[in-house]
Amino acid sequence: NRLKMSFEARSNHARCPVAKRLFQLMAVKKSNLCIAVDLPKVGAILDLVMKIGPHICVLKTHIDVVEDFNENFVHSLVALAEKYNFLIMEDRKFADIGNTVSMQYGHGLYKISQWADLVTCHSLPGKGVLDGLKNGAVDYSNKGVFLLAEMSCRGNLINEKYTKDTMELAMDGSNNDFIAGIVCQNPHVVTNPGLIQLTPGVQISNTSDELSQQYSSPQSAIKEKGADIAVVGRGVTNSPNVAAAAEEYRDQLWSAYCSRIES
Ligand code: 6AU
Repeated sequence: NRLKMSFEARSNHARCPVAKRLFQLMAVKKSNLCIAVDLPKVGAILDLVMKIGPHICVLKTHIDVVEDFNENFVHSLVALAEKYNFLIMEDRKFADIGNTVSMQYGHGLYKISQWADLVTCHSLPGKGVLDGLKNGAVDYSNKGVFLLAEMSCRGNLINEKYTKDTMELAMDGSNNDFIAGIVCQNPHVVTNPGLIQLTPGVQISNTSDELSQQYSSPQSAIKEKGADIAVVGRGVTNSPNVAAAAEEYRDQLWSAYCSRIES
């Protein structure tokens, strides 16, 4: 049962090298907190990352909401990732034919494959979307994908069969060295201890937003929903003291993980 195993033990089961690295990083840093920095200005993002860097295992970006994007920005992000020891995930949610996602991943304005360790991807197009991503990376052996098997928002169209078929795609022998984990909301979706469950929709003080997002508490995300890593966005970024908020989420999430594996 992967929910009872430590991240150290699970690192030995990871087929994707980046997942192995991430499990080890989480264990060393004692953090299973991913922060979503959904802000429009480069300066504000870098300022935030300098404050939260010590507390996170993954920094999650939506690079296409940045208004003043430039290449120096991603160089600075990569330097901060090295300094504070976290991975960078671009939450692009690729969802097209292989040829298109290959270009979207490796080319265009953002050249995501050059700076992001991890990306998110919808399973909707099937195997071709993963082949396309492999094709868009110079060397995919140091890159990983999180496949969306479920979503956090109310009214989403994903059903049980879609989730099950997504897991089959993830476990397929031709992809499993590239799949680092699964984005989902339930504890029974991920059974393989080598895959990392990433769960968004986590906040301490709200249960929803005005655009269908649904939140659970850090404890519920880890212990009831089975999250290995919880994604926190506005719970931290809207706080008047982002460093203290990040530390608070990190402590609550890590204690919940410790109590999960010990109970
Ligand atoms: O904490 P929030 O609501 O401010 O931010 C949640 C973040 C956003 C979403 O784009 C993302 O998590 N997200 C995802 C991801 C990570 O793929 C999937 C999902 O089902 N729900 C969700 O909110 O950056």
